[in-house]
Amino acid sequence: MTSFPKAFVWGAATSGPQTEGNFHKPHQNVFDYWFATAPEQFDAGVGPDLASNFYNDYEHDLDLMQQAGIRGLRTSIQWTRLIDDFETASLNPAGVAYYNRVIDAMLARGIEPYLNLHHFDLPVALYDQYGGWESKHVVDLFVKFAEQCFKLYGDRVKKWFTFNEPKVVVDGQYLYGWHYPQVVDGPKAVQVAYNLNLASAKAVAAFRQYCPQADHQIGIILNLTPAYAASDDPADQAAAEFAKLWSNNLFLDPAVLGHFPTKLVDRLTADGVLWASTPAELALIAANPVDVLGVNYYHPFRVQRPDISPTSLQPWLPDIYFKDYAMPGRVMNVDRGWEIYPTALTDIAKNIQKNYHNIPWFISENGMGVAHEERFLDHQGVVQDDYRIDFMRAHLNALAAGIAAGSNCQGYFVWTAIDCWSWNHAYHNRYGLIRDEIHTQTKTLKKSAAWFKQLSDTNQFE
Ligand code: BGP
Repeated sequence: MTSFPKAFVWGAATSGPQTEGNFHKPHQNVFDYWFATAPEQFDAGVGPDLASNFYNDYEHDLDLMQQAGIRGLRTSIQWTRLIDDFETASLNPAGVAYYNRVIDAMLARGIEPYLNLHHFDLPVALYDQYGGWESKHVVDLFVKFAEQCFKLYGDRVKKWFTFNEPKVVVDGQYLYGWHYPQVVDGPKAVQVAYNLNLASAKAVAAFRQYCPQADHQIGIILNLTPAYAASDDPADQAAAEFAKLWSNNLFLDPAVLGHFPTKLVDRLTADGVLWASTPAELALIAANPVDVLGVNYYHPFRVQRPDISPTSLQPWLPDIYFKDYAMPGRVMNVDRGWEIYPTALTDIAKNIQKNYHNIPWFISENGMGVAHEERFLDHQGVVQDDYRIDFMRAHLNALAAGIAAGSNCQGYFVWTAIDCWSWNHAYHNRYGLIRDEIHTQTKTLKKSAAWFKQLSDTNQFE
């Protein structure tokens, strides 16, 4: 039997762009634009224009979530829906009313809203005009948007988050070209990483002003990926050390400790690619740490020494310091191509406890994406997703070990409640506790939903 603390929150995570559909939305974000101009980039079928139709179906969707035992829902407010004019942050009344309705509908069902302000969804106009996150002007426009959110909904919403996985914005949009605008530029990506940290700290500062209530909290959501070295060889160990600094500490340290990791700053300085900062900005980051940390975890990094010598790669890319290691024998989720390694959650818990003053945190995403789940439908039309239950069980056991050792983990939010649209693969991999037949938009509870409900009701599982 594995048990969790009394006040532990059982929730689900999703995002506005992946669920709402673009009904009555005045602007396009970078993914809307990309899908509209290059639909062949995605698994064929439904795009972000329909997604899972949450805009129209939210009452029913929230009913189903309630039936699955979901007590907290992490989703996001879309900048491109709430705001009419980005420069002044004037409001789009239909967007304001929509988020009011959704928040009320969550609260009416005993589902606590955890609202995030940015889930990869930069307005495309701000990329076209300013280069997006390369620009500190965009940082200030984001803060104006954040202020509007706090003013509009801060009375009823107590849990706020500045960014989801800012490291994925750096990697996907500015470094490796997985996501539109597909910029591939190391030094620009370094500046983007800094600007995202600055935007988060400035939004935290605004939150302190608009939401001073003692029971209100603001955090950031980071994809923490422990980097395990391929061997004890010093070259592999050094590769893992850099991967850790670049992938985790780059956002974790400023958000929780208020400063950038010295070793990383020294490295980037020596390479001549350090970001442009001012003493006033660094002081603002130091003065505005988060209250709570959301951790998204899917897979670890296995890392080895790079093949290329650090001096040979111009222009600069972080790949001069480490390379992925395809460890023989690792357990894979073959559909998504990610290693399954639950023990990393115990390591994450210990790291936060030891090095980040045991800050309150929760799992803000963890889940298993599987293709062609119609294979597992029984004659009642229920997906028999025992693999998803096994995945959650293994990860929760690893998490419980961290909690037993004193880690301050306060909740587990599964990715995701209802099958949703995804950035590169559309509807190919399904993560939901609830199935979405996308062409009829019929939604049905999977076997894992009943398991989750039981867990949420009892705080324990066999
Ligand atoms: C995280 C994102 C989510 C979600 C999830 C699953 O990185 O925050 O938005 O998409 O990964 O990944 P994917 O959809 O790529 O399979």
